[in-house]
Amino acid sequence: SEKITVALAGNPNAGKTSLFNALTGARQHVGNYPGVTVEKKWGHVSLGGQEVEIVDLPGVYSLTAYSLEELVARDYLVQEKPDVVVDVVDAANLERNLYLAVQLLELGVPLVIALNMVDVADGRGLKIDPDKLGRLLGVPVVPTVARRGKGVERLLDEAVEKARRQKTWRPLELSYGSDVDQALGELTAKLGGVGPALSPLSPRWVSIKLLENDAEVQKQISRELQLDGQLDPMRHKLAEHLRLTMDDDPEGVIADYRYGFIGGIYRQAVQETRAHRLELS
Ligand code: GDP
Ligand code: K
Ligand code: MG
Repeated sequence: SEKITVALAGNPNAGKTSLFNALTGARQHVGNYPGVTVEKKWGHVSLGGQEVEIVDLPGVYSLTAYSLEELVARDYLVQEKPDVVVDVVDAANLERNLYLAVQLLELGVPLVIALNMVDVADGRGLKIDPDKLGRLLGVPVVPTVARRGKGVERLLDEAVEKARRQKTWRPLELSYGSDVDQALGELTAKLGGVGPALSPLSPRWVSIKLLENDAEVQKQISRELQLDGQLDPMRHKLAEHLRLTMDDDPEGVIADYRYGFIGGIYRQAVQETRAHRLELS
C-alpha cells in the first residue's frame, strides 16, 4: 500500500513534539520549509506493513495569514495535501484550542483530534466526554497523554483509518449570521465558476478568507483569476454594513460565530466539576 502522510497540527505547547517523538522514536529528520527559516521535522513509522510519514507542523492558534507560522502551516496543508491531519489539542484549555480545530474543519481536511493532556484536565476537575466531543465535531477524538505515550497507538490507528476512508476534503459549513452568510453566498457564486482552479480549496472557504481580509488569499486570487474588480465591492459593502450595524468588522463577526459554535459543543461535552470551579475561584 502507498505511504500515508499524517500532519500534526496544534497550538504551541499542546504537545505536538511529544506526540511526534512518541510516534516516531529515533526515525526523525529536521530541515526547513521551502524558502523560510521555519523548522520542519518529519519522521517515519511502520504500522503492520503500512508506511506512515509524520510531519510536525509549526504550532499555531489559527489558520489566518497573520504570522509566518500560520502561513507555513496552511500552505503545507493546501499544497502538500497530507492524507490526514491530527490536531493536537490541550484538553486543559479546550475551548481556546478548539478554535484551530474548527478552522481545520472549515478547511475540510480529513481530521482526527488528539485530546492531549487529559491527565492535566483530570487533575483540574474537567470531565471531558471524548466520544460526545467526537460526535458533535464529526471527527474521531482520541484521549492521549503524549508525554507518557498513552493513547498514541490508538491515535495512529484512527489516523490511518481516517486517511483510508476519507480521500477528499469535506469543508464544514458554519453559519456566520445572515449578513455575512449573504455576502458569502454572493462571493461563492462568483467564485463557483472557477472552482476547479481553486482545488483543494472550496469557493466558500476562499470567500470566507476574502471576507476575513486575508492578504495572501487576496493576492492569490488576483494573480490567478481576473476577478478583483468584481469581488472588492461585495467585501466593502459588507464591511461598511457591519461597521454601521454592529460596530465590528467581518473578521470579528466570523470569529464570534466560531466561538459560539465551540461554546455550544463545550457545554455538551465537558462537565466542570466542583473541584474545577473551586480552583478557578
Ligand atoms: P508543542 O509545543 O506542541 O510541541 O508541545 P511539547 O510537546 O513541547 O509539550 C509542551 C510541554 O507539555 C512539555 O513540557 C511536555 O513534556 C508537556 N506535555 C506534552 N504532552 C503532555 C501530556 O499529555 N501531559 C502532560 N502532563 N504534559 C505533557
Ligand atoms: K514547546
Ligand atoms: Mg513543538
